[in-house]
Amino acid sequence: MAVYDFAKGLVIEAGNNIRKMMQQDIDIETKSNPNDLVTNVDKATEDFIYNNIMENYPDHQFIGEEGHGRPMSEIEQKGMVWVIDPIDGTLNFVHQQENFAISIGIYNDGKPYAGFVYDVMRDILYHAKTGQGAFINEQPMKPLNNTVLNKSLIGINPNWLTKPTIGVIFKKVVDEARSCRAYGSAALEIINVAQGKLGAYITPRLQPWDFAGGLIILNEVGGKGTDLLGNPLVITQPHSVLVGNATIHEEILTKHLLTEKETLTALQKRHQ
Ligand code: 2AM
Ligand code: CA
Repeated sequence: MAVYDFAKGLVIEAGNNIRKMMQQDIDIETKSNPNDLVTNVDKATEDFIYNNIMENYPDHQFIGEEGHGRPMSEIEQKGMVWVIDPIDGTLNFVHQQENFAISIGIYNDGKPYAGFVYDVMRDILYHAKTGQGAFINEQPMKPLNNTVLNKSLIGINPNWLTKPTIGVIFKKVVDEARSCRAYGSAALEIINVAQGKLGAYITPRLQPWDFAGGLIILNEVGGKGTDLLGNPLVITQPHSVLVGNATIHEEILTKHLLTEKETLTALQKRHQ
């Protein structure tokens, strides 16, 4: 079976398991701070995906949010690399029991091979194999229309607007946009951009598992994703991220971000 079909079956089975586990009590723990949560379902789902891949493809590499695989800095860009978030939008999972996704990005010899974002509670699988189009379940996704900032909705987590440095830069983007929305799952935000429901999504400090799956789908419909200075996103490190249709991406980048190059570079260094 092709890796693509295997991955598609695996993500749907993992989603079925999540829906079953949600019928029982969920154990919630904190990670780096009291608002950074992880549950037994995040861990069990990553275990399930990792074990299945290793059984079928023992030579594939794996980067996962909950600790399976090697540290991302040690990943070799050779052969197949799976980048996995078992639950993207964990706070939505805990507080809303919906609006979260399983995200999988697969890279082959460092090049994007396939992306999967499964909106588990709506049972909608967004998926794409590079060069072969993107799909919502089995329906082809349309090529993305270009839009400008003052006629677009943009995705942004409002928490960032209260931060001293990045908040000032992001506020100018929000002020110029038609309005903004926050969905609470980076993978689903990127999918909203890929569907043209948002013109762009902007955020500091995503991990590769938050963006890898969605980015492959977005690229397939003609959208663009880079860091805040227009550099390519790589899967072996965290990135601040700007995704959008090609026109709005260029507009936000040139008008609001490259003009703040020194500040953004200093911020990036501070986080390294
Ligand atoms: P997670 O749910 O897998 O942790 C929320 O705004 C989105 O950003 C989620 O996709 C969340 O992923 C991701 N995210 C990653 N790092 C974050 C951080 N430091 N603070 C807030 N959200 C973060
Ligand atoms: Ca997660």
